Amino acid sequence: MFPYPSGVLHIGHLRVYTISDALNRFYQLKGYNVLHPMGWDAFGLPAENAAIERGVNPAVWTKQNIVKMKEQMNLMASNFNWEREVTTCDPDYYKFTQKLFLELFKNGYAYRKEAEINWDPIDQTVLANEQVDSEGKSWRSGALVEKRLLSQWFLGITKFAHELQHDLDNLDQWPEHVKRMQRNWIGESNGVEVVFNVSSGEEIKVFTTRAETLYSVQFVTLALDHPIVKDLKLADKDLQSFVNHAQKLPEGSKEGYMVPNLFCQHPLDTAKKIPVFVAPYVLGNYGHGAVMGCPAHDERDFDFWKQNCPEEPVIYTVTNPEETKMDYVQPFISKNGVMNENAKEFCGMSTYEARDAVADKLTNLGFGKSCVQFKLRDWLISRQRYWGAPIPIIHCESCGPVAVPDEDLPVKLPELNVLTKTGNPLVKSAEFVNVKCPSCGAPSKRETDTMDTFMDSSWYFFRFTDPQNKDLPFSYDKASKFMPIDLYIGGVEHAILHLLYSRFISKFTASIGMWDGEHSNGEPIKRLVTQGMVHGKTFVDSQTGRFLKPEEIDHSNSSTPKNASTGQPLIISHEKMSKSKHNGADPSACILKHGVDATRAHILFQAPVSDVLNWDESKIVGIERWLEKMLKYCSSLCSDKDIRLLSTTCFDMNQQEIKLHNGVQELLSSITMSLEQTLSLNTVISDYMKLSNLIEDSIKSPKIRKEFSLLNLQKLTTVLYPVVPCISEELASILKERGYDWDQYRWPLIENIQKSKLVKYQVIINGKKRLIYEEAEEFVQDTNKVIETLKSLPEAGKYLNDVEIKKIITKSNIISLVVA
Ligand code: ANZ
Ligand code: ZN
Repeated sequence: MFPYPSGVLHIGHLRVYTISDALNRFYQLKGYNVLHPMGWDAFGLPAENAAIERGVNPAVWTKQNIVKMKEQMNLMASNFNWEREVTTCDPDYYKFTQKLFLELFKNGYAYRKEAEINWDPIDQTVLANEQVDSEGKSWRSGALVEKRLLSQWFLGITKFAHELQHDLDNLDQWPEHVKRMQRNWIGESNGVEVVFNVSSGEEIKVFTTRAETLYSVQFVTLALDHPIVKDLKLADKDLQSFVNHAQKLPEGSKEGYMVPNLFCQHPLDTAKKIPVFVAPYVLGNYGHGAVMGCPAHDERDFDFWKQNCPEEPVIYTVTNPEETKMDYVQPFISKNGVMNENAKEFCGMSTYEARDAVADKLTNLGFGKSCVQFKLRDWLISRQRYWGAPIPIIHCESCGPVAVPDEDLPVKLPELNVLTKTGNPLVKSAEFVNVKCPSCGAPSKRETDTMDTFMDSSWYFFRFTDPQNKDLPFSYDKASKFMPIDLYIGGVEHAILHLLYSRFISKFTASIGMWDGEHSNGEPIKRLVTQGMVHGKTFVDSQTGRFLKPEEIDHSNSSTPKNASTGQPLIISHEKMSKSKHNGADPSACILKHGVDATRAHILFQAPVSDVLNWDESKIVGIERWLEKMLKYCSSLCSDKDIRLLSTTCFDMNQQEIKLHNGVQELLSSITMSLEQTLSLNTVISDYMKLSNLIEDSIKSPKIRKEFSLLNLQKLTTVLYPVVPCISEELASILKERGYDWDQYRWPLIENIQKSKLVKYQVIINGKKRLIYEEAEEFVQDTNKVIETLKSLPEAGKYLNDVEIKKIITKSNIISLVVA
């Protein structure tokens, strides 16, 4: 995932781009033509706010930050395809964000609608539902979000709700928890739409997932903004004041208003008159904005009924088959029940049978039909801010909203010198706003809303496939060749927003034939990896509870650091890095101090990629020692000028060499597997160390030929390249100076494990030679195993079973036993 150009590369970036670069280099060694691109998610509020604070133009500020961050990325030796760099705030890029908007518009996926929206009073802008947290606060400013009625631009993501929900099933290389979050967000519900006739002659439709509870309906409740409520309000002053009052009630309130003299007719029991309520617990934007109230089987309905009609009974139609006597003071909400006599013709059925039977009956009577509902709402993309891609629409009094013609794209942001914190400065720019209608030529007004930054990032990966294209967002051929993304790495905080929008835009562009998405259902990402957070070490004073700064800590006793001024012991923990906790880590400083390879290996070694990583720079010394050791033994081995050079593994290996060979092959295969399949990159580092130890030991061993150590050292040198590329190249240059030339950029083939040498053992029992037995050289190392094996052989077993074995001597090819 490309970063927002804040100007500093933080430790989270270091982690994600180290993972991605290690895999990039690995696949290059495997012979793939890897596209490893990088770009900048450069529009958005933080840049605008920072620019306002500093009194600079956000474009200037952003450009400076990009330069700084690029330097830091180069410092971490990330091999990005910079020739494909994209920056979303460049007119060359946002021209095509606008073009995509117009494609959506022309295909009926972008529309303007008056809507009750989430208004962030601090940032003075509208937020998408996805940008409001569960407590009703803005994801960015933290302000309590207000509801306002405004005309806004929406994208019709709900038209893809079904595909977005069901195609998750085929994303078998996505983490389960991300798919779960997306499923919950899209929120598909299968149910029935039931029609109630109203005494006023109208009808009320409700959505229910529990059609079997139809005979337990005791009331119908409408949302505050239901069309019938809007009409009734005109004549009913009490209702009007209730609605005003109810808008301010806290969530979960069960207050309600019973509409006088209005009743619904039960669709299956037309004699029954059902009262109609208006209440805030019914959501205006879900289902039909109305519910059939079943206090007996729904918690919210039960609470509502008890509060508004405490004298009335509760009518149960489902009973618990596991209880002989129900107490009827609580709703019975389980879906595994049996219909009772109140359910009349459905009595005796299970709830599931009854659900289908009720749905069939309603369908036949014309009072309902099966349907699917989604929680997902259309995507609100207009923002009343300056620093975003202008929505390329012109409002004409006679033509309505008109698309800006292609040849006039991009609609460029005017350069404004003074930005203000409140409101959208574009509104005040007469030059920007006053234009002619492209269709009829009449004086018209340009749209001043800009697009949500998630729109910029919903398609940038397509642009990477064809970044220089002047006419199109991307060419069909190039996008079809590269997409979907083989491996996408980023934070789990984007599990819903960014990934859902990206899937939508990708499916949309595939659906209008902009690329060939047939093989992936238009999905943009084949494999997703969410890396864990990096937490910093925090020191809290045990008495005051204050977070201490690094300079306030006395580390003289390294196991128990103290408060330097008071001597108080400190509480140590790892927490999310933040300025207030003084627990941040600076990747650039770490690289400058310890070197880029040590830093890369350290960050991968400390935790599995998806887990939280507790950053502890002190542990990097182990990595540094290992790297230095490799250089040392490589140099000393290569200083011996008499070593013959091998190009392949020789056949006449002795026992020790076979052991080395087998150990090396096992580790190479484990490293390959970790990089290719499991992505357990921390294991890669520990395997590197094991491999390095094997080779170091082999150099010391008099029984292993030096050329053989050299051959394996060459393999180590290559497989190190993904993680510690500088050391890998350094080792390669030492080896090459020695005239030892090979293609260091080709991943080694995993060779067969060699069978150990076989020896023909003479088995002597009480001084008599009894048989000759062929086994591996190391067979005699385990005497228990020797005895067990010999006992199982008929030729030896008859002398060894039921006797006491007093002594066993093994010497070269002789096994001698003394038995009583
Ligand atoms: C009758 C009923 C009886 C219900 C029962 C539940 C239990 P999900 O699963 O989230 O889709 N509902 C429908 N529209 C609503 C709205 N606009 N605001 C609030 N609640 C609404 O939930 C579906 C259930 O949520 C529906 O099924 C409806 O209540 C309620 F024993 O209908 B049920
Ligand atoms: Zn016009």
